[in-house]
Amino acid sequence: MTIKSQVNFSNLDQIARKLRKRLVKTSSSAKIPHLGSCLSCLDLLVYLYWEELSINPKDPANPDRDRFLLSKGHGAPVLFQVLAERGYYSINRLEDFGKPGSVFHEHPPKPGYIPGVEAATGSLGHGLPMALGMALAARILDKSYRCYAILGDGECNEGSIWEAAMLASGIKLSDLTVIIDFNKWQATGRSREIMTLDPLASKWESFGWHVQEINGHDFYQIKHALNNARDEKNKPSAIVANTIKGKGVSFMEDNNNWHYKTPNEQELNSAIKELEVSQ
Ligand SMILES: Cc1ncc(C[n+]2csc(CCOP(=O)(O)OP(=O)(O)O)c2C)c(N)n1
Repeated sequence: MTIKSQVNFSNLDQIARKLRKRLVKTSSSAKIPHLGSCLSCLDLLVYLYWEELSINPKDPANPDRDRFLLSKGHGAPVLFQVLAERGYYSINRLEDFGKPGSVFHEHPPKPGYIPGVEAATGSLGHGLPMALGMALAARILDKSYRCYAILGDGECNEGSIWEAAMLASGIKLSDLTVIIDFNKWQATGRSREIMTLDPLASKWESFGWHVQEINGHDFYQIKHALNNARDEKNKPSAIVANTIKGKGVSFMEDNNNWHYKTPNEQELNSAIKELEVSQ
């Protein structure tokens, strides 16, 4: 059922800039945190939704669709923006983002509330096990869809990630790809100082995964790595994507205050000005 978007590869940059602006604005108006976390994985989501996933936004429950889970569910605001821009629903639906009673909030809700949302995530460590289950279901049901999950590096402190990693390689689930948003921060500090995962790429390799390490803001490298992952037929794939938390706004980049902080009016104006100039 492949319905590929017609968006030209060279437009990805523009889409990403547009979504960065919207994210900064909505974080400021709704006072919803995790802006740095969203800006960190935004380019990965843009590439996945415009170039990689076999999906049809007008038929979001098609049983043959590829599955994507944002395992670091606190990045929900970026997922909501991407789904709207990709045509799953009108951008107007995001007007009540963060308001009491809205389904568009800090984390993705369970399926059935927002078209395109495959699972409720936000309790870290659960998205990958769910993606694994979906990939295993594809094998059992003889389907050819692929499953993808984006994990945070801090999220990789969760034991359930490594249980899933062992099982996925043990049963050779090659239709499963994870991308680790490796921005080297988590909620309260440097990942390396809280509980080091170094060397991250070799760790995934030692768990039996096909591993690649890339710049997670470079669309060419993302494309190359995802193509390689698709070609790998014996192992699940892990792509360690080196990213910058807060990417795109100079005073937010690599500044972990923006894990929880939301922009005041002056910060909002400076961020928007910067994002407009860089167009
Ligand atoms: C099980 C669980 N424990 C704690 C939290 C609180 N929490 C929200 S975001 C976060 C940090 C996650 O860090 P990382 O995965 O590296 O994401 P990023 O730095 O990209 O925001 C934590 C600990 C949570 N959501 N779930």
